[in-house]
Amino acid sequence: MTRLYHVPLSPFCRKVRLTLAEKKVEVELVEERYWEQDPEFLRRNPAAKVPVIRLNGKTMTESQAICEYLEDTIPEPRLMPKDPEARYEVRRLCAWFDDKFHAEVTSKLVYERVNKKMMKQGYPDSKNVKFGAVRIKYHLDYMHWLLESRRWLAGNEMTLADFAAAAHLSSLDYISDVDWNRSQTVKDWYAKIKSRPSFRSLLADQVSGFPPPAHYADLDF
Ligand SMILES: N[C@@H](CCC(=O)N[C@@H](CS)C(=O)NCC(=O)O)C(=O)O
Repeated sequence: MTRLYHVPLSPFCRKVRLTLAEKKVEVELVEERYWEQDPEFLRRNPAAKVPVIRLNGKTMTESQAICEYLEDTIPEPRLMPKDPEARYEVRRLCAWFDDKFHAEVTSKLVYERVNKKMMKQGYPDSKNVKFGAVRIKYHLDYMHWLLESRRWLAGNEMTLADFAAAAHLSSLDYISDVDWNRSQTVKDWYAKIKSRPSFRSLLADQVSGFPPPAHYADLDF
């Protein structure tokens, strides 16, 4: 059985969970409080980060490498295009969300509001929260611009880029930090991806001390 060490609101873990579910890989989810630095966990991943996956007898880390390994070993349904230019665009956008969006938005909102409390690291820093709340507007506008000329973020097919973006936005939506009224185009894209069976496990997540808002799991949000 495949086993994923994760935390529920981690966008990197969510991207892997979505990819596993799309590819119909059954997975046992094990919550890993990575900040407690359990020696067993450090042995599995000396970088002390989640996700860590135990798959096909191997332990693997780094969400993008894991997702591309899944794509290489379980080609259906296809989440990477064949054409090199299109593959480049998927990878560029995965990096956009996992690097830039993460640094400017997810880390400033989810980590400040949720992770700090769980890790007993004090209260959210209002400067960071304000910064994240301003920057998410720029990112939603960029997504709107992309989606005006494409059916999905990286082109006309659904790809890993959509799951990278949806992983971050779903974590933020769990704490009501996405203004879905900013762009009907982005909202329609999210409604489409949220209604996929692969999203169900994410919508059932419950983080102790942080109940999700009613709209979080509602497909008609
Ligand atoms: N590049 C890594 C990033 C993983 C990552 O930063 N995960 C966070 C949780 S969302 C973490 O484990 N942070 C612990 C740390 O940085 O020490 C990936 O894509 O898997």
